[in-house]
Amino acid sequence: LCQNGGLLQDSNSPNEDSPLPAFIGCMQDVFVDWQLVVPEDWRSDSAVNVSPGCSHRDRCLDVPCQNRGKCVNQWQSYQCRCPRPYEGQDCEEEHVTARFGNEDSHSYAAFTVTDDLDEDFSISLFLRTRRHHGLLLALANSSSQYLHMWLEDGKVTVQLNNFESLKAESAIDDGEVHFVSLEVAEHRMSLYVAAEKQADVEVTAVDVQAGHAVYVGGLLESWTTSVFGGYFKGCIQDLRINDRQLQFFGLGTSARSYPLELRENVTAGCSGDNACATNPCLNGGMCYSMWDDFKCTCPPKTAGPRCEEVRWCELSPCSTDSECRMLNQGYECYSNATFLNDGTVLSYRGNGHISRNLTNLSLNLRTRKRNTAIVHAEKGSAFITLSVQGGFLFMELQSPTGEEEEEGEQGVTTVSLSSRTSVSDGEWHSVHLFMTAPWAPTSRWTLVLDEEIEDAGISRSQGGNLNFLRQGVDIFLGGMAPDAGWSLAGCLGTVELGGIALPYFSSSDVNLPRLQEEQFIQTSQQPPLLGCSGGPVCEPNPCLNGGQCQDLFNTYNCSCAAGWEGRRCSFFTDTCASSPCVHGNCSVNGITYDCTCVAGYAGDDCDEEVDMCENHLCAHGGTCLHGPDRYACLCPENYTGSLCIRPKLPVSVCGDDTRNYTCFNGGNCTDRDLYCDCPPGFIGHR
Ligand SMILES: *[C@@H]1O[C@H](CO)[C@@H](O)[C@H](O)[C@H]1NC(C)=O
Ligand SMILES: *[C@@H]1O[C@H](CO)[C@@H](O)[C@H](O)[C@H]1NC(C)=O
Ligand SMILES: *[C@@H]1O[C@H](CO)[C@@H](O)[C@H](O)[C@H]1NC(C)=O
Ligand SMILES: *[C@@H]1O[C@H](CO)[C@@H](O)[C@H](O)[C@H]1NC(C)=O
Ligand SMILES: *[C@@H]1O[C@H](CO)[C@@H](O)[C@H](O)[C@H]1NC(C)=O
Ligand SMILES: *[C@@H]1O[C@H](CO)[C@@H](O)[C@H](O)[C@H]1NC(C)=O
Ligand SMILES: *[C@@H]1O[C@H](CO)[C@@H](O)[C@H](O)[C@H]1NC(C)=O
Ligand SMILES: *[C@@H]1O[C@H](CO)[C@@H](O)[C@H](O)[C@H]1NC(C)=O
Ligand SMILES: *[C@@H]1O[C@H](CO)[C@@H](O)[C@H](O)[C@H]1NC(C)=O
Ligand SMILES: CC(=O)N[C@H]1CO[C@H](CO)[C@@H](O)[C@@H]1O
Repeated sequence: LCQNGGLLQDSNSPNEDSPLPAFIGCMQDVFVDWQLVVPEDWRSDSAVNVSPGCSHRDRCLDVPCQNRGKCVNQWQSYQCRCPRPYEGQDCEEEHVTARFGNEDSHSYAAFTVTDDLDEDFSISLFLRTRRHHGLLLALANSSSQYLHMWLEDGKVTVQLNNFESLKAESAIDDGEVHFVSLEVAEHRMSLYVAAEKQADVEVTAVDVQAGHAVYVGGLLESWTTSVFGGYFKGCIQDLRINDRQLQFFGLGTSARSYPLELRENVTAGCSGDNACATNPCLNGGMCYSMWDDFKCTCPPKTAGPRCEEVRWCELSPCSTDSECRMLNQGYECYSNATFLNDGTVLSYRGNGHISRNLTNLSLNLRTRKRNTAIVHAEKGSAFITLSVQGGFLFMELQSPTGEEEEEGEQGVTTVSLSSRTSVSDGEWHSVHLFMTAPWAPTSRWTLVLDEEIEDAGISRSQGGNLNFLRQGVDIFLGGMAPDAGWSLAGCLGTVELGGIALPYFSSSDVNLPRLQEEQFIQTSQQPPLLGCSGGPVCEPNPCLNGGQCQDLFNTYNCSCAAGWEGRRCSFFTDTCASSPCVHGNCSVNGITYDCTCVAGYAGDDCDEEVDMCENHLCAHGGTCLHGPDRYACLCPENYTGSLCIRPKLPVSVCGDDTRNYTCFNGGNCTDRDLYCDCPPGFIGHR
């Protein structure tokens, strides 16, 4: 406590209007002029609300503050520090939320500033919206508005003096509640969303003075409001300038709030619009209302925020031998078609509603013909022909420049373009032909074969587009015209002109109506042969002399029987030329051959190894041993010879050699042990 005569003073500095608040707490041993006054004097009349002892209970232990209010112990009482937007003794009151733009009405409110603020000030509020644009707040003096706060792309934007401006980094148009604050201090203006600083800028000072107006949600005139994105739609709560409140509801005109001057179409609370009232979900989708928004639960096979997309292909509109593809509008059935060189030509016409520029042509092609027409159409002097010439793809286009309507005065441009590689190899090839600058009236044309962009061919001259094919022209596939020949043998995928299909299916071939506005319609009577198959090249078998035919799409290959050669196996050849005898010598024998096998091999082609011991001749139980080209016999005891037939004679040492093996002293030679049988009295080898 204060010593030496110091005055005990509440830190909330007192002035004449508010006297010193009374001391709360305990004192003991207080002497004045060496005289004990406390606790001695407390009984006197001047002691009000003083009691002996020093009992104390922390009232904060009761947790009296609601809504996350912070409790401060004040000895005999407590105080709640309330987080915004709550207030009241126990933080039990919430600022009334103001709803702007309910059901899209124009709404705004205006307040008057009643005190002069210094150069530094702050504006803060809670905000909830799903709109990307709209005026939040404006400050105005008698002659002009000098501060605007509005939403741009869902981000809070502020402009001071119609000059210095700031834009938040994060968008707040997500339908959640956001705390936004603007602070002007020391010539810097800073913008915060929650606690995060979004941006700041240096500003020249402004004086917010008594009598200035604060507009919220919009201005009086809608055209000035529209400069800032129109009227605000959403909710605002607990709006403050410094610590002064701008209350839209309740007549709490306390000294802490600025008076409300005007309030138009602002309602209390924050209920959202009934966004489902207008049935926004299409195709039978169910609408669920969310705050100022809706959600559609789409029935099967539909999608999109409003169930506006029908997944047409899941409704199986195409026959099984075709492939369904989704279009912007509806679907189309894609397939391959076979042309049999029999003069069948398909023809198409635009349905009269084609409005896009036809600047490209795409198709897949498979043929072995080296000269054939693929696509052809002509109108007056204009024509396009896509053909195969000498194996190479070739396009020739002569198109009118200028619009079709100005017929007569138009010139023509001619473009020709051919592929660098042959396409008549019986394989599939993809063909893309397009104007290099599709937006221009004329440009070079590009040909891309098999997606090989690096190898693309580009025309030398500039040509116009294919708009002359939009209507009133027959477009032929598979030949020049019904009878001009040059017809195609092979297959075509679905041809696309400017991205619009020339379908192989008429409207009676598909299960659902076609919805697309722009269509080409088949005008030839004969339905195309669907799928891709070659002609019956193996029927009857073209391979002679037992050769087997292999169908290679409009061509065949013969696998000839031995001794025969040629495309159709018609030439007889040396039957031994292919060295058919693996381990032996070959000799021609009529239309076939004979093999003489080397030892150890057998079979027609001497390709079978023989087991040489199988019929061996080893006698007397001799064992047969496999050798590289013959066998050997391992003979038993007492037999010898290559086949163990000869008995083995016992070796006689004494036999013929007896005379040379001399035993001395009357010893007799014996075969038994090579030793001499010695007469009594003699020993030794001899
Ligand atoms: C209030 O909203 C209604 C409905 O949108 C509108 O007709 C009326 O003009 C609005 N009032 C003012 C003062 O703008
Ligand atoms: C109103 O504010 C503008 C911009 O701050 C200022 O130029 C103008 O002098 C002010 N007018 C009055 C009457 O205060
Ligand atoms: C056309 O044939 C090609 C090659 O066999 C095949 O990949 C493609 O799927 C076929 N297209 C259609 C629509 O059936
Ligand atoms: C069609 O092409 C012309 C140029 O020939 C261009 O002026 C026009 O904008 C194009 N239209 C579309 C829809 O692209
Ligand atoms: C072909 O033209 C159409 C219409 O202009 C366009 O949508 C499509 O993308 C083009 N296709 C190619 C491969 O250029
Ligand atoms: C044609 O048949 C012969 C003999 O069977 C074979 O060697 C050749 O590779 C085949 N050619 C093709 C293109 O299949
Ligand atoms: C194969 O021919 C060669 C040379 O005419 C001859 O030397 C050899 O004995 C023959 N072989 C057989 C198994 O007939
Ligand atoms: C005995 O051996 C000698 C030499 O080893 C030989 O020359 C002689 O002929 C042999 N005698 C007889 C009878 O074989
Ligand atoms: C050697 O043989 C002779 C004649 O057969 C015999 O009389 C003699 O006793 C034999 N000598 C010995 C040592 O066995
Ligand atoms: C296996 C066999 O028959 N061995 C005979 C070889 O010849 C001698 C002498 O004649 C005999 O004693 C063996 O028994």
